[in-house]
Parts: sequence; C-alpha cells; structure tokens
Amino acid sequence: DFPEKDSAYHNYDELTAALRELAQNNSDIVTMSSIARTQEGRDIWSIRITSDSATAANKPGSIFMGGHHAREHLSVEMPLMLAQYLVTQYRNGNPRVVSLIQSRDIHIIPAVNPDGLEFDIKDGSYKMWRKNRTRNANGTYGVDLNRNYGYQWGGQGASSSPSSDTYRGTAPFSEIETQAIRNYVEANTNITVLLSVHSFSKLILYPWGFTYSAIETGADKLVHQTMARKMAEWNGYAPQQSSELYVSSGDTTDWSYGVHKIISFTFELDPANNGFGGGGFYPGAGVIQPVFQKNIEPFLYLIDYSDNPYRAINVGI
Ligand code: 0X9
Ligand code: ZN
Repeated sequence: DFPEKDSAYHNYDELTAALRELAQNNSDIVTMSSIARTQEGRDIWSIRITSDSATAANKPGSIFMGGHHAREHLSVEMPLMLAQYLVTQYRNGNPRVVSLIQSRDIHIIPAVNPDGLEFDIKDGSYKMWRKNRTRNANGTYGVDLNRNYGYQWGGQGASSSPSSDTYRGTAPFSEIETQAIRNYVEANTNITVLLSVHSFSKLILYPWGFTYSAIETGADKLVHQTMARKMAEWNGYAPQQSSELYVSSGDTTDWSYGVHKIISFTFELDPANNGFGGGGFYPGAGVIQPVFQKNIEPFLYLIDYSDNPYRAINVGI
C-alpha cells in the first residue's frame, strides 16, 4: 500500500470503492463499467456521467484518463476527483455543471494501468515503476502503455528492448490496457475531445509526438494550440507540441488524433521539472487538492468545447 504519509492517494481497492460509491449513490447520472480485465485480474473502470443516459450517445462526448504510468499516482487522483466534483456540483445545483451533465457525455477512466499502480506501492515502499506488468518473452516485466498505441507504432523514442522503461511491446495494441482504450473510444463515436493525464513537468501537450512536424491540417493545429494556450491561463502549465518535450511514438494522443481526429491533449501535472528528479513522481499528498483546483477550469473547458472544439478558433462568430 501507499506509505502512511501518502495514504490520501487511492490504491486500487480504494479507487474501486470510491467509484462504486459514486455510481451507487448517483445512479441517475453515473454509470460504472469494466472496460477490460488485466493480466492480474483487475477491472479497468470507466465512469460515465450524463443525465438521461438513454440519449447519451447523441450528446458530445469527452474522455479523461489517468494512470497509464504506474508511478504517476497523482494522475489517477485527478480524473477521480473530476468525477466526484461533477456529481457534487450537480447535486448542489451549480448551473454550469448541471448544464454540462445534461448536454454532454463525459467518460472518465482514472486508472488505465491498475496492475502497475499496485506493483508500484507493493510492500509500502515506492518502486519507481512505469510500465504495466506483462511478462515479456525474455522474462522481464512490462510494456510502456504510452508507446503501445497503434499510430506510427515502432518509430522513434520507443524501445524494442523488453527491459527498457519505454518498451513498445511486441505489436501495436499488444496490451490488454491499450486494447481496452482503443475499443472503448471506438465504441463511443461521439467522443470529440480526449485528455490523457500524466505526471510530471507542468505541461499541456498536443500532437504530434512522433515527429517534430506540426499537424498538417491548419484548423486542427490551431484548435490544439488555441485550446492549450487557453487552458494554460488557468493551470499555469506550458503549452507545447509533444515532440518539443521529446519525440516518442505510440502514445495515446497521436493515435486518438491521428486515427480518429479527436482533439487530444496530454497534461503533465505538477511539479515542474526543475531538480525534483524521480521525486517528482511522488510529490506528496499535500499537492492533491491544489493541483486539482488549478485544473478544474481546464477540465470543464474541455467538456464544454466537446460540442464543437472548432468553436475555440471562431471566437468572433
Ligand atoms: O513519455 C511519456 O509517455 C509522457 N511523459 S511521462 O513522463 N509521463 O512518461 C509524455 C508523452 C508525450 N508524448 C510525446 N512526447 N511523444
Ligand atoms: Zn506518464
């Protein structure tokens, strides 16, 4: 489990319980489902928030994901807190949130990699684990799920070596976890906006990651840039193309934008990358609330603009 000082973070069972409670107490607007079962037998949970779920497929959809990387525990808390916040504010009659839950279809998958998450906190001390827990052919463990998506898979910035922390896997979508996200996104064709939450470095990233070239379609490039800059005004993160951080292939957002033209972002949460080293993955429980607070506006903005992200560049119309 988490070290005592970090017990505010959710381990897998606590996450499951929190999501169950949310779904059971709010069955009019929350649906919880398992989108896959991992190698070690854990469910990957999805929470869908919308009123009148019968018509949900006709509403503009957005998807929020965390926990691709095992040690990035803060990235699990943010989507969980978003789900809890939306429901609480709806119950309190916050007009903005009521309107969003009525008019939008919101998908939240807080922990894409529950096997990795649990391995990282095994025995009460952090393991600095990144990948999932697939047993590779050479006996090593783990595929980097953010190198396993099927767009430009196998290119630069991903390793073919199973022992590497950025191992791409044996094939595009070789992993249960990435297959689950692919199938889920492809089943929910109303999704127009995607956010994959990671940590750390205080960045707002958008495609491409596999190349230094910018998105070819002028409007799509401008939408990503404009939305990233807008969100940066709220959370103070640096907006940039993913490859400016470094070139890497097979990440979530290159696939979701490249294949499905979903407007897609990666957030790298706090802290900034200035001397924390690996400690930046374990910033302590004290950052959970403030980091969520500064990201509420960006999250609501993404949900709002899922009706037509191109609105972001037609501000005068
Ligand atoms: O390397 C990653 O997968 C992400 N950073 S992390 O420290 N959370 O591992 C960044 C992915 C952004 N995409 C590219 N740079 N291609
Ligand atoms: Zn990450």
